[in-house]
Amino acid sequence: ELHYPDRLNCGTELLDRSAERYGTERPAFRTADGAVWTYGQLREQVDRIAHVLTDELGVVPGNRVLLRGATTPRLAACWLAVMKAGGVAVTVLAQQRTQELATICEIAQVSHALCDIRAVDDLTKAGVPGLRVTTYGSAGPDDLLARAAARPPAAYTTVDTAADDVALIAFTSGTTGRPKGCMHFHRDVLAIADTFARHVLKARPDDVFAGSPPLGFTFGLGGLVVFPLRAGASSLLLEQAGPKQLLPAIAEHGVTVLFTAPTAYRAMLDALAEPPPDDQAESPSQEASPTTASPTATAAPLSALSPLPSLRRCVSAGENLPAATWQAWYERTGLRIINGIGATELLHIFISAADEAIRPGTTGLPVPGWHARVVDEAGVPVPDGEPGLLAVRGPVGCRYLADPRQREYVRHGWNVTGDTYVRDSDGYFRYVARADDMIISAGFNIAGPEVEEALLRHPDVVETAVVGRPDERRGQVVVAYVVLRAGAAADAERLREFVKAELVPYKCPREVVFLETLPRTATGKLQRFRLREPGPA
Ligand code: 3SK
Repeated sequence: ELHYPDRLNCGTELLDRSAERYGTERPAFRTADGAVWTYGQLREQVDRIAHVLTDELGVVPGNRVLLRGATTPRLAACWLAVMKAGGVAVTVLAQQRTQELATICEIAQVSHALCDIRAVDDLTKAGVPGLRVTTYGSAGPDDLLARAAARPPAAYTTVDTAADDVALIAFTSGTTGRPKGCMHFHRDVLAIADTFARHVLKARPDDVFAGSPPLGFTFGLGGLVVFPLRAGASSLLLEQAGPKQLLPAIAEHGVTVLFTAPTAYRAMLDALAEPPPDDQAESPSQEASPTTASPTATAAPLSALSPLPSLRRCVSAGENLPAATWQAWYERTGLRIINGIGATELLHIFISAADEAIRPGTTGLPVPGWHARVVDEAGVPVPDGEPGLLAVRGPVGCRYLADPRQREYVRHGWNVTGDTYVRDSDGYFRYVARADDMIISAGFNIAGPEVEEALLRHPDVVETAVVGRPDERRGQVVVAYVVLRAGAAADAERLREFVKAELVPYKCPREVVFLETLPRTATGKLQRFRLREPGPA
């Protein structure tokens, strides 16, 4: 059970408390070019910005403040300043353009925006009535940071917020439909650090965090700002954080904790595909081998021989992590990926496992503080081993802002995430599919991810998405969309034969379509609905 005082401000807890507890000289944020912001410097900058917000821009507690920009210490400082000023941060993604921004501003009743000068055009074009936009990153006198710098340094007296005042409205656009704003309290922001980051990740003050999810996605806000600050650790904030930038950055900055998605792990494996030099080629068995893993993990190289020796924690979320990806990463790096499922509605990860508790091919166990079960449409738990809807409850709950879809998500006091899961008899949760992604073909239920897992075991396949396409005779037929490794020679027939050798024949794709890339949302989630639509993907 988590207990927080009634009055609480997550900005002060994350920044001022950690600066006091761990020291103002400790690095808080780092950037690719080697710049370091200590906790003391970050606190001074945040306080200056908070003063500009309240004294010059007229932000009052409860105002909704949109934040838009690349992943930089400046954006993170703005977020912390909004927290300390008692504002409500509305974080958005660079990929959310004019129309979506206008909708978000309307739903969240945004009054102010703090925007990276490089990302302001779409916001200006959105033409939100009454919106007061302040940019940062220009050299001009109106620039937010220039105004902050012009002020005498003065500690900011944090607004006395309640633990259950709204701190954040995080938008989820899902795959279709009007975006939904998820309201999260000050205590929720701390709760994700005090559950997942504390008990599963076991974050430490000497950790250096890095990763690919942007700060406009709560996966990134938690993993790259909230967790490191709560632990007194530091975070490398990368404006460009694709697999190509991540690998060298991990080595160069001694990153210890990595947050990214399954696709990035596969892309990094591809980049690491060069065989190790002969004298390192042997794969000595490691003293720690995964427990009762299914499929059984084979021996991994000693971490001293790992291509990424600084890394100690690798987190994967955002999408299902195929066992084949887990195994390949383990064999190449000696590191066991900490898989997890999270949701914008619940702020961060609620089922996961680390270290010896990892069972590859499963998501894990409810994070301490969380409860999970698998239920039918009526909310009744189904027996272990049978598929059903994942339902969870814990310290954070779904609170859509003025949206009737709240009734679909929260049922009988449980948050129903829209994922189909199986609970194994040992209590582990195993992903089956998104509830609306099950394929029903000639009366057979087929989980797309199971076919994807089989395809991913083929050495030429980098990425794949398996969907059901409407078919008069069978209801649906299985279609696989595949991205091949550069220069790979596999053809559709060979891939079909490969799947047939791995799974019962009715799960074998009728058709295999090759693509350069798969369609994804701004947060990197596969847009299967686009592949189900008739016509070219
Ligand atoms: O949406 C997700 O998949 C997610 C994963 C981890 C943490 C947070 C989120 C929103």
